[in-house]
Order: sequence, then C-alpha cells, then structure tokens
Amino acid sequence: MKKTSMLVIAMMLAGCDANVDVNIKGEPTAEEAKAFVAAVEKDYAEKSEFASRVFWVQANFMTEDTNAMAAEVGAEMTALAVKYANDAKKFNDLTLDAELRRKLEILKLGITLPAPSNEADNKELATISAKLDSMYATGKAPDGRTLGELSDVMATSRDPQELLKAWTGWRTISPAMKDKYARMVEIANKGAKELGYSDVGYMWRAGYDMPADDFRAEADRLWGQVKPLYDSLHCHVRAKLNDKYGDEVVPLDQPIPAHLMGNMWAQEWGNIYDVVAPEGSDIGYDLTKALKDKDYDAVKMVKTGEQFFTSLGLDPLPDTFWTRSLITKPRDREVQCHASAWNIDNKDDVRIKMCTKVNADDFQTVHHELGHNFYQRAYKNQSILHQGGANDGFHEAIGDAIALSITPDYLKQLGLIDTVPGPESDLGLLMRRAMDKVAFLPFGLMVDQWRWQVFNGELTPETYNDGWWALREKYQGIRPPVERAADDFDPGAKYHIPGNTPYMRYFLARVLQFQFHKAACAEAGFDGPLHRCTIYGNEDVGKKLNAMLEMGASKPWPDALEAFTGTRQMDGGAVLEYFAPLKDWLDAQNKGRTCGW
Ligand code: X8Z
Ligand code: ZN
Repeated sequence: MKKTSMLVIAMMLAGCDANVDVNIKGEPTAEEAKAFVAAVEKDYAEKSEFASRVFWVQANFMTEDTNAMAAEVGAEMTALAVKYANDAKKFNDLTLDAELRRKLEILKLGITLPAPSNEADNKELATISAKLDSMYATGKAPDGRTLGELSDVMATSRDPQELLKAWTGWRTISPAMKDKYARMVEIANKGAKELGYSDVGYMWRAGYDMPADDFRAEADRLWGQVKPLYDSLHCHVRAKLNDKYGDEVVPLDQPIPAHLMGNMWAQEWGNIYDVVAPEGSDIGYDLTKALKDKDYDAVKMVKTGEQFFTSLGLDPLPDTFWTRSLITKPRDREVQCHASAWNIDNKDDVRIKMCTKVNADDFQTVHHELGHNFYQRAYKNQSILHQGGANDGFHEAIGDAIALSITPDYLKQLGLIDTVPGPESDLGLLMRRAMDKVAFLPFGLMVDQWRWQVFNGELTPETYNDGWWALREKYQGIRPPVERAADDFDPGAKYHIPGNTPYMRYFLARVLQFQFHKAACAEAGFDGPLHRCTIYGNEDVGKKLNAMLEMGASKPWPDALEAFTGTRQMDGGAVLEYFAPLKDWLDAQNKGRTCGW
C-alpha cells in the first residue's frame, strides 16, 4: 500500500488465509523462530501484490464497490498481520541473532492500525478506514470546489475574504468524519492492547530502533534545535503580513490567522513569498511562472524529476512506470488526489499517483514521490520485511533532499531560467526556501502530538478540535481565522488523519534532508554555501546514496545514516547551517518587534 515502509508491510497482504503455522510444542527454539520468519516472508511476498492491486484500483477509481473491496482485503490482511504479530511474541525470550530479532520486532510492531482478533471489530475497522479515505478524496466545498481548486485560491489570492471562504469551505468535509474517527480510534486501541501495547500511539513511537519514550524525547530534542529559527521566521512573517493586511486581520501580539499563509493547512508558506521578499534581494524568477512559460506539462515535470535521479547514475524508471502511473487528474471519475508512490510487486512495478498541476509545489512533490520510487527499487532485493526506509523519515527525505539541489544553477541548465541570480539574491533564495522548509517544522511535529493524545485518551471526541488548535497555536503560532463550532473536526481536513498515515516521519524528513544534502555536497567537494549546491550529474554521490538506499530497513537507521553522512544522530545542525545567514538577517529585522504569541 502506497510508498510505505516495513511498518506497513504487514498490512500489505492479500486476502487469503494464513498459511504459516507456528505449531510449537514445548519451549520454542531459535530454529523454529528462523523457520517461522522464513515462512512468513514467503507468505507475504506471495500475498502482498494482490492487496496492493486492490488498493491501487480503489485509489484510482473511488466508488462504493472499490471501497468495499479495499475494506475486505484490508480486513483480511490485518487479521493475518495480527496473527503473525502474536506468533512472533512466542519467541520473545529467546536469544537470537540481530537480524532475526529485528524481523520479529517488525512483525510485532509493524501494524499501523492493529485490529482486535475478533472478526466483527476487524471488519468494522477496515470499513471505517476505507470510508474515511474516500470521504477525504471525494470531499468538496459547499459550492462544489475541489481541494485542487481551493488550493489554487489559497496559493494565489491575497483577498482575506476569498481566502476565508476557501479555508472554511474545505473544512466542511470533515465534521461528518468525527464519529467514525472516534470509533476507529477505539477499535484500533483495543487491537493494540491485545498485542500487549498501551495504545496505538505507543506502537507508532516504537518503530525507531529506540524505546518509544526515548523517541518522544528525540523528537522534542530536534524541535528544540530548530525552534529559534522558526520563531525568528514567524516574527518577521507576521510583521510583513501586518504591513499588508493591517492590525484588524493580523494583530501583532497574536498567533497568525491560518488562512493567509498560501496553503490550505498553513504548513508551508512558500506561496506567499512575495509578501515577505527581502528588499533588494530579488531572486529574479518565479518557478511556477517559469514552468508555465516554458510549456511544461505534468509528464514533462515527472520526466525532469526522473532525469535528476538518472544523472546520479541510477537506472531509469521502467516503461511500466509511464504506462501505469496516474500523473494527471482524470476528468470523469473520483480518485485519491493526495500524491503517493507505490511498488505494486515489491520488485520493479513502481508507480506514482498524483493529480499534478504545473506549479512550483508540484515540481517539488514530483521529486518527493520519485524519491520513494527510487528507494523502493533500490531495496527490492531485501527480505520483504526489510523493504522499507531505514526509518520512515528516511523514506520521506530522499526526494526532498534531491529537490534541495534545484538551485538557480540547475534551473539554468534546464533552460527554465536565463540568468543565475548573483550573491545579492542569496537572502531572497534562502527566504523562499525557509518559507517552505522551516515553516513546516512545527506542523510536522504537532500532527502526531495530536494523534498521540487522541490514542492515549488525553483528548476525547469532545476535545479533538480544541486540542488540535491548542497544538497549532503552541507549536506554529497559528490560529483559526474564525471561531470553530463544537462539531467541527479540522484535523479531518488534512489527508493523513482520515488516511491514517503517521506524520512524525515528515518532521524527521525535514531535518534529515538537510543532513543528506550537506553530506552529498561535501562528497561532491562543493565548498560554497549549501543553498547554492547542486549534486546534479554527480555519479559518485549517486553511488553513495544508492548504497544507503539498498540497505532498506535491514539495519538500525543509525547504520544507514552513518553510511551516507558519517554520523549516527539525527541532527538539526544542518538546517541551522543552511539558513544561518537568513537567521542573522531575520534577527536584525526583528529588533524592536515583539515576537511570540
Ligand atoms: O504527504 C506528503 C507526500 C506524500 S508522502 C505528498 N507530504 C506531506 C504532506 O503533504 O502533508 C510531503 C510533505 C508533507
Ligand atoms: Zn512521501
């Protein structure tokens, strides 16, 4: 299902009965553990392809029927995964070699939404998840506008009333999700408890080669590193928005209203770069405009993305990628437009599914998705249990790290711009990047802070929405532009909540991609500022990158990180280094302003 990591592999099983029997008499032995894992691997390899096909069809043709089929296969594979997780526990007390132990841990913890073992609960859970997924995919504002259309308004309009209408319009899709979501949480938590875990959030935090509690602290540590940079950016952006919209709309001592940031969720702010562009530092181009002016279409954007990867010496995508992917939004049927990358057969049948638009955001997303595909193909020879990212943040970071190489120099090589802006534009370039990359950090962190609180019961359906906004305010300094009603369910208007995709991976990826970029540029011998470095065409870097990708999830993630960057720690230092000149400038601008909220 989708790009996924090992953590979801267990959910990728086709709907068939388990054909692995752990029939252990007496004390289990290491030999039995080995035989069990081998049998499970074989079973998964055989069954996952059919399940992936069903999910692919559902995402590409969303109807009552395909939802029902997805729910059925989903229920069957979850049942199987739960059975294997329970079987794996039987070997808990044995001393085993590291690889075998790792595979058993993956079997025990690798279910995103575990179901209780009784069939009725399992079926209900699968039916709710398919339903929530399709409610999001087919949701429209009351005036009939789709998310794609509303997102264009969010990106380009500077009229607060028009923005507000788009913002509230999209949030009408989610109140109807709330009860279903609450029931889903209840059932999945029951499933987690049966497996021996306190709640689903615990299982999500446990997938990082460290104790679940340590992971919480690790995420906080990384946020602590980058928070001062975010705070400086927030302060300046609020001041500029106040200049533009006035005290009524953007008061200087309060969180910023969420509808003004150029994005439906205020998660990335690059689309309002024009509002905050530093004077005298014009970057000289607008990527959306350049793509349109040069007649790029969706396929050409994807070809351009592929070409970056092949310039590193990686093999081109197979022909089937081009015949089987969904690259533009179909006119006459419902699809899940949220971009994703798939490997259907766990070998070479890689695809993307994207309602690509010709703009800068989607040019970025194309590279993001292709990063998933190149990763998937690189680790295709690993055990199916190790076909995943070193951790899920790695999977999300690869394409983004590549996209950090989309520099003016590279755009000039593509013929998208005619002149490379000089050093006087550095500040502008950094600001443009920060508006997407730095702005995202607290959003990346808060989504699962919310879900962890939902799964552990700190938040209840009555407090879901207030809890969401409390975290939005705490971490992002963002507030709802209008009062929210008691039955609103704003988290449901963000794909990953009804889609049940864990989100901490994106926060990690936002940190890791700068570590990867820095290491890649060092490997390339680049000695200028990091934001001017492109690794385009560098096969040595490609080789080293591929060596990490090929490892998949076969080793603890610090091993993979070390293989590429020489360090074993996730570290916000590379983000800070990249943006250091901007930070100094922001702090000078912010002198005399009241920052914070
Ligand atoms: O969901 C995605 C990708 C698919 S894994 C398009 N992203 C997050 C989001 O859209 O919220 C990429 C950046 C963050
Ligand atoms: Zn992704």
